[in-house]
Amino acid sequence: MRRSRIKTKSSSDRGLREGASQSSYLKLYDGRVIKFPAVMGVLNVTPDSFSDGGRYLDADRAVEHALAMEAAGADLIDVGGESSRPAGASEVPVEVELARVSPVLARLSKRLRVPISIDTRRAEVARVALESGAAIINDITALEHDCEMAPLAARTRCAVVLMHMRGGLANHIEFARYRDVVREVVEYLEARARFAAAAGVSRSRIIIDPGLGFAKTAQHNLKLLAALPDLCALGYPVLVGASHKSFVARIAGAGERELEFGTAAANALAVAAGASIVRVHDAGAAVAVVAMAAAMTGRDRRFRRNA
Ligand code: PMM
Repeated sequence: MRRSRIKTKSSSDRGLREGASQSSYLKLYDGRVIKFPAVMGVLNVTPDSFSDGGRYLDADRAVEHALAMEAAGADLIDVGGESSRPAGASEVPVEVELARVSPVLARLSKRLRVPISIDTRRAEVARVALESGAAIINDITALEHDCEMAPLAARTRCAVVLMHMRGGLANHIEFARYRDVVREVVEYLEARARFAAAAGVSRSRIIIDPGLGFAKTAQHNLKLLAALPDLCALGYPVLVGASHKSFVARIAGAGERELEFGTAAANALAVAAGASIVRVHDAGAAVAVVAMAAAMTGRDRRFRRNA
């Protein structure tokens, strides 16, 4: 329907009218700076995550993998202890989530130089992670699941990733119904960013994320990727998590190479469309893809024409 395009355009116009412009970096409370576009390496300390479940449950292996992603050029590492795979993710008690991530965070804080984000919906887990040196909360419920999350983020001055999803961990795919997915996601993220700012989170430390695969069909994901400039027009850095998701497998193929190239294509085009962070499983590949896409689109100062 043409209606959706017209509405989408108006939301981007609104963002631009308000003078929203995206920053080219994120300054963390401890003074560290993440330059955009950046690569976020995924470290799932879970038995059942979609792409890498079970591989890094052992703390030694998890730490080794995080250090390898840093060595490959990842700009930050996202540690998660609760799977959010599209079908059948089971909620784990907070004690289990903590038992998975705490030993890994404790060791990483001494060895990792790049910033750590904690992928959790729970303030208790986020609090422990922040005490271990994490500087970013990556909340797939955009601070909705736990009412303690927003005050915690404000108090600690950490950065937050606000992701769009609907429904719960186990059933979000049942909620993949929209009249206009782009408009609804843009409006939701705008509202959640306002909420976070009103709770005291610095506007400069808010990142938004369309939540590819969370209550979204492949078509929804494609529409959101095509509409990234509308999300960017809200003025916050945009994080894109396409890596190894089932829509990439469906389109590009489910073999290892197909998934990698499919992910690379999604990441390159996302960066070209203005995304600031790509969340990935293969940091080395993504670093090369992001460097090339950034240089080609003038987002890397070293390679700007006339520079
Ligand atoms: N995807 C997963 C988990 N956490 N966080 C953000 N901000 N964005 C995402 O797209 C996202 C996320 C699920 O993917 P995985 O199981 O491969 O980690």
